[in-house]
Amino acid sequence: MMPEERYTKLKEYLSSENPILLDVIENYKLLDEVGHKIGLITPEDTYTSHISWWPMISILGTFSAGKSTFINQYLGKDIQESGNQAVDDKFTVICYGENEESHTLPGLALDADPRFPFYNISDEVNKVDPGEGNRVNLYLQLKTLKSDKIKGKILIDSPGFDADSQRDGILRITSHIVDMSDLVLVFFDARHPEPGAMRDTLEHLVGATINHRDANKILYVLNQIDTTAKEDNLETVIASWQRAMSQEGLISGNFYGIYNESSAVPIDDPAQKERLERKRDSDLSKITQRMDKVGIERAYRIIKALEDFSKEMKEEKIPTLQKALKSWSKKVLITDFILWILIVVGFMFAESNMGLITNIMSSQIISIVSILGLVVILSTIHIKLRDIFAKFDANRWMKKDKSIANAILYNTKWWKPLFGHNSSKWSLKHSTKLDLLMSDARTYIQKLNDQFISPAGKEAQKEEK
Ligand SMILES: Nc1nc2c(ncn2[C@@H]2O[C@H](COP(=O)(O)OP(=O)(O)OP(=O)(O)O)[C@@H](O)[C@H]2O)c(=O)[nH]1
Ligand SMILES: [Mg+2]
Repeated sequence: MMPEERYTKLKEYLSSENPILLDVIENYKLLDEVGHKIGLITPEDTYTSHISWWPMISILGTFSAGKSTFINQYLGKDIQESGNQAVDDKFTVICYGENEESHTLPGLALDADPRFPFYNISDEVNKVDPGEGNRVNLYLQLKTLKSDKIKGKILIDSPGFDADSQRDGILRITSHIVDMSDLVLVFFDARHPEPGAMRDTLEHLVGATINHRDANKILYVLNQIDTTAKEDNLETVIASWQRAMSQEGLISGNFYGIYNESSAVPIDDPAQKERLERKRDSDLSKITQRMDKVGIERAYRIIKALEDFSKEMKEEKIPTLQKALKSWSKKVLITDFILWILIVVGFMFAESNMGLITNIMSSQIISIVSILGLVVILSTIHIKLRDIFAKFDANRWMKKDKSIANAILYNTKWWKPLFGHNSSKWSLKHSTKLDLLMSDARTYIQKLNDQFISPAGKEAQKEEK
């Protein structure tokens, strides 16, 4: 799908939903233009496919923590299987579908559809685990559900996390999901009173989320707290769980304790039952509130991403690229120079030794022919050198930053000037556009704020901590 087609699709999708985001697409178009001009993205690529336009909630956690049960309860429908052994072995993306009947589609459907946040995920997986990406159906599936609860958002259920048996592919998808999501619920369960037993898992899950730039979108949920009724030790269990988290470096965070009414063990003591219910109702309502307003967080995220992309391009990518191109042109020039000298000297040497030929033919013809020949040889060498050094440099960048590698190849084509990118005019032209995009992003954020905060200063959407 070419960028133009994608803009149209996105506009169709967003037109009824959020008019501000409709305008934002125009800014992404401009960003794409700059990206294409510099060569940071290929002509078929667009920054709109580097983010998810859907509000996205993902549920991660240890196996049998009750992730699927929680999702079923939230949706009011048993769409996911649950059970006492490890049930889910792949990520399930649940989204709205018009069909009354729920449909299950293979992971390939997600990998190939640019409207989903897993577009081309197989490439990403292949990078960390060669070959695995081709088996994307083993990792991902898509389920549709006709329910207002899921309309306009995506919910992701995941396989139970087990640090021991995790393949690189799963880890790559997990971190992709954390990056793309507007809200991440990390589930643990209270049946493991000694969190030390799952230290590795904790370390991985918390480690993957802790340093995230928007840590506020991550909620840590201790599920199945009904199981503490038997020994009446809710506080102890929560405290030890939080201690284990803080040992992983997570000091402050959004911690919640809940359980599922219909899966819970019977609680005999009425006082305890009341206490547990109170805790659950209060925490559960905070979690579902966050889940319900995820569309708003998504709008902020998309605009923030516009600002981030522009800023990164201006402050990091362009300077890095300029440096890389400078070093490339230097290498070409020096090698050019050495080879040229050698050739010209050789040529003159030959000339002086073959004076005979020159004497026989008209000296005018010989000099025109030889100069022409020399020019052809020298420029062929020059073009070849440009190509060799460009490929060499691009290769070195490929692993670290694909966009820089792309841009090196793009800007070193033989018809591009050797020092074009060196002028301050080159970067200024792009920087001005990027500055504009950044200031637009800030204006959009204000517009969003105005949408959700009434002029009287009363917050329509109360931020809860
Ligand atoms: N006591 C109690 N049991 C629960 C609760 N929530 C879920 N369960 C039970 O725990 C088991 C696992 O639940 P699932 O929802 O399948 O857990 P999961 O996290 O999706 O598990 P995997 O997909 O295998 O990783 C099931 O037998 C549920 O009935 C709860 O709040 N309290
Ligand atoms: Mg499950």
